[in-house]
Amino acid sequence: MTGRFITIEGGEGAGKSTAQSYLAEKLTAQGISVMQTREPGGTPLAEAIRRNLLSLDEEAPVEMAELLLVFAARAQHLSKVIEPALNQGQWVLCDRFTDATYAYQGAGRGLSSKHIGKLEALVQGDRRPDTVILLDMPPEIGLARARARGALDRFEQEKHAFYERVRQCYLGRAAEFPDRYVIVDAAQELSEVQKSLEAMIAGWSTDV
Ligand code: Z5A
Repeated sequence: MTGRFITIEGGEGAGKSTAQSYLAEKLTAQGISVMQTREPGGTPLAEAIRRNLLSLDEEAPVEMAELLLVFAARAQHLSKVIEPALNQGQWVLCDRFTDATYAYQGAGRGLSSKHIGKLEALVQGDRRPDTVILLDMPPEIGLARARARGALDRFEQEKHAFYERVRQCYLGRAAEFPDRYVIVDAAQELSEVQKSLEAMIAGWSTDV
C-alpha cells in the first residue's frame, strides 16, 4: 500500500498554501489520511536550510550553492518524512518540489536542466510526484498578493523577467508531462479555484 504524492506549484502568491489546506480538508473528509508538508523544508534541518535560502541578512549563496542546498534539504525531507508517509499509505501534499527547482534554479537562475536532472536522479531515484497541481497566473498578480502580505524575501525581490521565465518553465513542463500535471487558473476568484480543485479530486475518488 503506498499513498499518492501530490505537489503544488506556481509563482509567488499563486495560492499554493491556500489550495493545499483546502485539498487536505476535502481529502480528509473522504477518509483519506493526508500529510501536509513543504519545500524547501519539512524537517528541522531542511527548515534551517530554507531560512538560509530565503534570508536577506546572510551571505547570499551563489547559484550552484543554492541548487545544492535545495537538493540537500530535499534528500533529508524525502528520507525522513515523504517516503515513510507514502509507505504507510498516507497521501502527501507538498507545497513545491523538484519542478520548482527546474523553474527557479533552472529557468530563473540559468542553471543547466541537465545538471538538475542528474541531481534529481541521484537524490530521488525513481520518486516523482503522481500529480503536480500548477496554479498558473501572470507573475504581477501573485507578487502584488505577496507585497500586500508584508516584507519580501530574497526570491520575491527578483525582477519581473525572472518570474516570467519561471512561469514559462512551469508551463513548458506541464506540456511535457501532461499525465502528471493539472493546470489551474489561479487568477480566478478563490471560489472558482476551489471548484477546479474539487473537480480534480472527483476524478481521483475512484482510485482511493
Ligand atoms: N524554491 C526554489 O528556488 N527552488 C526549489 O526547489 C523550491 C523552492 C522547492 C519559497 O517558496 C521559495 O523557495 C520560493 C521558490 C524557492 N520563492 N519565493 N518566494 P514558497 O512556496 O514558500 O514561497 P512563495 O511562492 O512566496 O509562497 P507564498 O508567498 O506563501 O504564496 P502561496 O502559498 O502561493 O499563496 P497563499 O499564501 O496561499 O496566498 C497568498 C495570498 O493570496 C493570501 O493572502 C491568500 O489569502 C490570497 N489568495 C489565495 N488565493 C487567492 C485567490 N484565488 N484570489 C485572491 N486571493 C487569493
